[in-house]
Amino acid sequence: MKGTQEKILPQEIVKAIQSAGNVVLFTHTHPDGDALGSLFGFAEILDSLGKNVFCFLEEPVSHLYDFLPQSDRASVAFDEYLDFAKTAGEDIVAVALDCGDSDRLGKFKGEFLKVTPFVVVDHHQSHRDFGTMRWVAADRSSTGEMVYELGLALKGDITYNCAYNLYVAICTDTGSFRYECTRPRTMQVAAELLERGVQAQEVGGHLYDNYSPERLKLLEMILSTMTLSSSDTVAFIHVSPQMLKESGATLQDVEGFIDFPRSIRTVKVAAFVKESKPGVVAVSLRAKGDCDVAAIAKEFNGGGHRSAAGFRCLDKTIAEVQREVEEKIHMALK
Ligand SMILES: [Mn+2]
Repeated sequence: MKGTQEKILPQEIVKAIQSAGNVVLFTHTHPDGDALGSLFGFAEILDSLGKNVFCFLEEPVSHLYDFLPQSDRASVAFDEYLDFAKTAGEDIVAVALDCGDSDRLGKFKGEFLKVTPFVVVDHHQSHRDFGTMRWVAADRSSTGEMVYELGLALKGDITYNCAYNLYVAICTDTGSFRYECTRPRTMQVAAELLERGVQAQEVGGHLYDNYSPERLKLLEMILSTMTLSSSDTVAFIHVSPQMLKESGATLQDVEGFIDFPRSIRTVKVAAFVKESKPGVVAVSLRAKGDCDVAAIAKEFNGGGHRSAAGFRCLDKTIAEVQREVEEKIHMALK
């Protein structure tokens, strides 16, 4: 469905949520900190407004994020979703959070998109319109920051649990307030969340001092795959199913590992090629400076932000993917 993308929170979204008794919340598949923090944070706001809330996830919350308050409230059962939607009848609104395009709603997207109104709240630069009402603001650090504003507009309670979730959302999408998406308003929202009792040190501990020995072993193996090219401005790392098996870690454990090649002083673009099973490869891209990696990801049917993007591809080896992506990056850096 085509239409306008509103940078300012449209009043029709506030009204649609205010007038519905039942709200179903979605986010993108393989959810990150922003996706999950926004989901559970917004659910808490809706609770305070007396709504019946249903949070759907395609897969259970990663062990890296099960410290989030309320993280056990999401359902992974599609038939529970159908029951909720059926009982709600017409008195329902759907909200998709942090979802850059409808495919990222997952395998049940066709069923989910039947709900009207279908509200989309997102900050991806590469956003592709879907749903019936949209608030898409690429100048926002995170969907968590947008959910906070939405919560204020709805006059919901920003409880401690809500603040905790939204703080994690903002923290993870800004690389702990280091990326260019960090604006004065981002810090103001973060400050207001801390005023609700969130402890920055506690969140930091959960997010960054959370390695198992297996995870560190996997990091060691992945870093040993690193290659540098173009006068050390382009870095690649990869992970294979064999490495996952040998280390005893899981694919979820690789989250954030791309920050290591990215942290090299000379690196302008870092890429992480992840093969989950033979022929199924996902690529994450990170940029420092001028290179627009969302544009590169788009050439492979992916998307994201200027400095953080990704895509998936099938039936290619790690080496083939690396060769193709490296070529595009070199062209973009020229
Ligand atoms: Mn996000």
